[in-house]
Amino acid sequence: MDNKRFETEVIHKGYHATQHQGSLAPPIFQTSTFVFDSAETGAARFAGEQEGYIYSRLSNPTVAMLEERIAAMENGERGLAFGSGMAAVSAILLGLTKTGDHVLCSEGVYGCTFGLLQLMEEKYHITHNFHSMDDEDSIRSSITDHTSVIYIESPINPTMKLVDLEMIARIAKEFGIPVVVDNTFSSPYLQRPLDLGCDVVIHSATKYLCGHGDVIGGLAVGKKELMSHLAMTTQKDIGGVMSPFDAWLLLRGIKTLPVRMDRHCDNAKKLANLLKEHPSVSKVLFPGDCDFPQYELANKQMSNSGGLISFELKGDKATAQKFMNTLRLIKIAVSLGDAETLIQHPSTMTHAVVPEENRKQMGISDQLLRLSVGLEAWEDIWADLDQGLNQI
Ligand code: 4LM
Repeated sequence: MDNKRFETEVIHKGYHATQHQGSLAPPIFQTSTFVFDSAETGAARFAGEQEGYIYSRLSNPTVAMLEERIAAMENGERGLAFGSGMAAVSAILLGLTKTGDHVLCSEGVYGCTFGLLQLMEEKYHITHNFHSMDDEDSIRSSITDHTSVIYIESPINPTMKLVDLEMIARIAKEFGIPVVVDNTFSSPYLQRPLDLGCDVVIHSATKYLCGHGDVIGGLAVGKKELMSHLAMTTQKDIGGVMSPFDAWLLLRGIKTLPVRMDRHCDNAKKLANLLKEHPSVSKVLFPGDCDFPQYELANKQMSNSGGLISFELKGDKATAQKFMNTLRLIKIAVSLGDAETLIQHPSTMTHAVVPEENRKQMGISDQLLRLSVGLEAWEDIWADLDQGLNQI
C-alpha cells in the first residue's frame, strides 16, 4: 500500500454510509445486546448459520468499523479490537501457546509484556528467552522443538533497538513458527510488519493511533483464519474487548494519524540533533540519527524514524529525576504518542517491574529517559529541555 492510499484509507475504510442514514460521523452503537426477530434467528446466529450481531462482547458495528480500518492500514485480512494493548498482547500470546511451549522474544519488551511472559512461565510452564535477534545462526539455534511464537517489539520500548523484521519472518517460515510484532512505537504509517512477512501485528491503540491521550485500547491484525480463531477463543472467552465509545474515539483519532506522525517525526529529528550536542547528555537513542547503530535497518523497514527519543544523562538516577522535576512544558507521564510531549523514567516507571539484572541486559540504565515528542512547536519543547539540562 503506498502512502497516498494509506492516507485515504485512514479516513474512509469501514465507513458504509447506507448503514448510518448518511451520518458523516459514524454512530456509536452503545448497546450491550442485539434483539433477534425470532427464536430461530437467535439460534441461527449462535450456530453461525446467519450473519448478524448477537452481543457486544462478540462484535459491535462501531467496533467492527475500527477493525476493518486497522486491517486495511496494516494490509492484513482481519483486525480485532481489545480493551487495552495488554488485552491484545495476552489474547494473542495465550492463543498461540500451550503448556510446555517456548516463546522466543526480542531483547526487551514493554514492562507489562515482560510481566505477562513471567506469569505464563510460572503458571503454565510456557518458557521464554530474550534474544538480540541480530545474528541468523544464533536465532536458528535458539529455536527449539517447543518454540511456538516469535514475539518482537521494533523499535523496542524504551531502548529503541530494532529487529530486522524481514529476516526474522524468513527464518520463522523455515520452522513454520508465527512471528508476532508489537508495532506500537511505529504505527502502521511508518512500518507494516505484515508486508515484511510477519504474521500478526499488535498495537497499543492507546498511543499514536489514538493520539489524544483519552483512550486505553488494543488492536491486532493478521490472516482471517487465525484472527477468526482468536476472536472465538481468547478474545471472546477472556473477554477483554473494546467499548463502542473507545472505538469511535479511535476512528476519529486515526483520521489524522499521517499528519500527526509527520509532525512527531519532524519535531523528534530536530530535538534529537540538539540533545546530541548538549554537554549534559551522554547518549541519544533515536533511529533517525545517522550515528544510531541500526540507522541502515531503520531506513530499510521504517518510512520515517518516529517520535520517540531515549537519552542518557551524565550522572545517575538522582540526576534524571532532578532533570524531570525542572521541566515546565513537558509533562512527566508514562504513555506516548499524544499531542503533549511526555517524559518518563523507564527504570522506575514503565520497566520498574523488570528485575535490575534484566534491565541492564536490555540496556535500561538508571539515567535513561524516554521522551515522547509531541506536536507543540519544537522550539518550545527544546527551550524546556535546554533550561532543564542547564540546571543539572
Ligand atoms: C508506556 N506502554 O510505554 P496498554 N505494547 C507496548 C507498549 O509500550 C505498551 C503496551 C503494549 C506504556 C504504557 C504506560 C510497546 C504500553 C500496553 O497500556 O495496555 O494500552 O498497552 O508508557
